[in-house]
Amino acid sequence: MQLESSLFYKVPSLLENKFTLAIFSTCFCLFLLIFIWVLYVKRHYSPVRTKILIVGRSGEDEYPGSGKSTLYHVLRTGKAPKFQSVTSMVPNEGTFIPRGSKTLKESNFVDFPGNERLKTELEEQVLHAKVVIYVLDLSRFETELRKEAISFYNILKLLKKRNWKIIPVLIFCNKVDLCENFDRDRVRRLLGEEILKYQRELGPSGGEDSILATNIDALFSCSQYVVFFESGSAAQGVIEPVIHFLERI
Ligand SMILES: Nc1nc2c(ncn2[C@@H]2O[C@H](COP(=O)(O)OP(=O)(O)O)[C@@H](O)[C@H]2O)c(=O)[nH]1
Ligand SMILES: [Mg+2]
Repeated sequence: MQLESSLFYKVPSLLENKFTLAIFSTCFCLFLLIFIWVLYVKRHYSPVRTKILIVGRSGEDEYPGSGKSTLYHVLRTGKAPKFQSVTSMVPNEGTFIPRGSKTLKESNFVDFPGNERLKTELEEQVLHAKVVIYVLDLSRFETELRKEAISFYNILKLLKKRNWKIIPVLIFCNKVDLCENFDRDRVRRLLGEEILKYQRELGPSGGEDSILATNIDALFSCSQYVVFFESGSAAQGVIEPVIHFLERI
């Protein structure tokens, strides 16, 4: 008790000494820097990345969404939803073993709405995802090519910020039942070319990191991510390519 009170009285006199004050402030700054560094490392390099993130464009006006919630529902229950899902502003999240897989373990799935207003939350989700599944509406792919390119470009830009393990990204070309045929190379080429065109148009105004790559191969595969293409129909329960993709990685 006596020791404590004597120390307490000594502090102001110690602080009067310029030398001790300098040591105190250096220690304080050092502590603050270490604290900020720990927070930064935790956010960007945390190994706790277990989420399987489902993203893509949402519905606009009379057009429906690409099928994210339908895919989530089929993965969870094995069946397409009977009800018409509504475009939501809240992520749909659940931990389960995807139906139709014998080898996959329980994983945390997030069906993330494609709304622009959720940009900050999307960045957080992308930084902490283990896998990204981008649902693309194949039936409106060519008419909405520019919008699709911008949407996927924004996801790739977020993925470029990651410095941890390389992340697998699946572009799930959905609604194949509405299309005559699916040509993987054509979808890859058209989407790739449009993204390259878009980033060139952004030019210097898009910021110094707006150029992701100069050719399609480098755009879809780099040290932060690698992009795969598969097709199916969530509404018809045809999602085996997604299951096989998850089993392979
Ligand atoms: N024809 C067809 N329609 C689909 C398919 N997948 C989803 N849809 C429909 O697309 C609409 C939007 O689906 P939803 O899952 O809500 O899209 P989200 O906004 O991306 O979550 C719904 O009417 C679905 O029934 C598909 O594979 N084929
Ligand atoms: Mg939805």
